[in-house]
Amino acid sequence: MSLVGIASFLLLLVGLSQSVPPSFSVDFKNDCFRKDGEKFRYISGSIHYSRIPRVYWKDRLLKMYMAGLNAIQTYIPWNFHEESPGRYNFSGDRDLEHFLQLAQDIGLLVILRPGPYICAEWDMGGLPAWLLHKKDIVLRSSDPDYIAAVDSWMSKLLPMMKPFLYQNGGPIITVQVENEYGSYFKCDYNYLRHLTKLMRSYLGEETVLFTTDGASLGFLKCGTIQGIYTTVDFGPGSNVSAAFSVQRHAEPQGPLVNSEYYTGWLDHWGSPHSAVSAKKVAVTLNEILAMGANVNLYMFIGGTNFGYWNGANSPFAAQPTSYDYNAPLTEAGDLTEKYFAIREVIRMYRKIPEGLIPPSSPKFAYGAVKMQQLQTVSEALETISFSGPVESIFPQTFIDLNQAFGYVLYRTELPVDCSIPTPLASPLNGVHDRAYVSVDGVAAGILERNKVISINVTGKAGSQVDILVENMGRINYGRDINDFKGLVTNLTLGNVVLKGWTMYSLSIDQAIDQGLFWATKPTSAGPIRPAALSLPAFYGGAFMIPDGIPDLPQDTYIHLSNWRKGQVWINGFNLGRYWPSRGPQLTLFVPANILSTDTPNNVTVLELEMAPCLLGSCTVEFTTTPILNASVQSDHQQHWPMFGKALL
Ligand code: NDJ
Repeated sequence: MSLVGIASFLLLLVGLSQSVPPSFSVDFKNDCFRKDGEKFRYISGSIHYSRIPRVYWKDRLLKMYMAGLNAIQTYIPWNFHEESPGRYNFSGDRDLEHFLQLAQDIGLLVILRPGPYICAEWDMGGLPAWLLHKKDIVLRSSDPDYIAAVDSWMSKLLPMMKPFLYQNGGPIITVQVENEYGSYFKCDYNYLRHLTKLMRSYLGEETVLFTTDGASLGFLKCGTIQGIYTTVDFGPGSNVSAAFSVQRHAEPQGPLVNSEYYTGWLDHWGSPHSAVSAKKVAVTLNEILAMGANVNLYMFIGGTNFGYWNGANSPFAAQPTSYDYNAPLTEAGDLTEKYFAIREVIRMYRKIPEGLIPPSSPKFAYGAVKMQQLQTVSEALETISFSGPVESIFPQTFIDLNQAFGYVLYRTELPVDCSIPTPLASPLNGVHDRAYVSVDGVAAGILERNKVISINVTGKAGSQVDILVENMGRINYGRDINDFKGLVTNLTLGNVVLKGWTMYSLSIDQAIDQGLFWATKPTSAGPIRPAALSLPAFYGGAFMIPDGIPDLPQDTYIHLSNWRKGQVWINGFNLGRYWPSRGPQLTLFVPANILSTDTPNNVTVLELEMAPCLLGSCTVEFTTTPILNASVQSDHQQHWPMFGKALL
């Protein structure tokens, strides 16, 4: 037999032996999903790879698998991967393909939510801030500039995702289009149609696309689109039948799906920590599963808003660094009572994997670390303002200055003598979000979005006014997501508009990365005057972790008790924001992978208000216990309805 004959014979053999290609679909006749032709119901949990260090992905995914889940759900934050137009980052902690492969290797299917908008208590709901360079852009709409950026991003992302589709041998069984679009004011069907066409063009006609909206007809009105499977979300204590009857309004046939079953809830600085009882979560979960419905538990593990990644709600309320969410797995991946309660419910509906569950990680108390003042922000300007000063008559926003996150220093002069206290104000509430004001190097007060729009200052004509403005995280839900940050409207002194500004974009993370603070000698910390407020300043300290002790370094928590508000880095890693003076979070999770046993661990703190270095001990402490539910200090406590959503 010729070679060709042998080859075609072998191919035939292989072909016959090949099982039917993998498939995942909606079976409208039998009200279910079908996986490889078999009836299939998913029990899924949300995990956001962008909130967990890569080294811990496998541990968390394994714990989710051992809880009895057969799928996970994850968002893809666009701004996490496309830092500026056409500049992509999918490496290290952003290696999405590695995350998807891990899920598949562990035996978990994937429900993918690529947005492009994702909400998620994530900065600007995942949309990149650079979209706002077009000042009047209409986000989440058919706005041609927005669509052009979406098309470009999806042309990069979706070809990467295609091999991971279930029908191509990967774990991805369904893909969500947009996110709760029915809650957004625009109600632009052409936008949803465009996204649908775009996703179909890359992912093929057979991929199951779906939408998710709050379980009310008002949300479905603008959130659903012909040909895309409609799902709903609702939390514990809901009337499950009523919620699914809303879904049935859009999908008279097909599987019942709750795409976000809330296991806890989000927090805001200055509001009490959200908590939902394990029992309440288990009871409603049981009702959902008893109906044969598909469910995704949002969040199964929340993780952390490292760096500047937290979002905010409107009226402005920023979310904290911890995204613990009171989830079944804690921010640090620890097992909770809620984890086992959920596992016992799932056990009633599907076989739970045998074997050991990876244990909660040990935490180590590295103790107190002595800190010293390095430089004030104003002293460090040359070091941290890489792009140098920008001058203009009126203040510019972060976007004008081409800066997405962090801090900008705005400098001007008093136009007149202010021998008596004179109001320095933002009449249009344009301080976005918090401004630390000093006059001639003396702290004068704090302006805060929606809360403090005027303070009194004194000084002479020509006195230097430094205003450090902090971006506390972009609004991620509702109509105010076009969040430019900075001094977005003019400031006045008395009834005079302040003109003649010099602005410094601060590249603090890069400066710390380059060790610039440690290169310069600490300022001669002259007598720090006892005051209610001091100048924003950098503090530094270092600690060694003894080597030779088995399995060190271990996870830990940094507690900045008696510090007031700021940002903290360890070995150049931006851990996030602290605000113990407002709460409810007092400690920040420190993953072991950023610590070293070979070299000193450098701690850098930007304290914006007042360090405890005069009055108390100038230390930070590493402890074994998180504190996320401290009593809050805020006379502006907002009431956020649990699971509540407004049509904004
Ligand atoms: O899809 C949203 C999800 O990304 C739905 N949620 C979740 C809350 O954790 C999360 O943002 C809501 N967000 S309802 C809006 C909250 C308004 C207070």
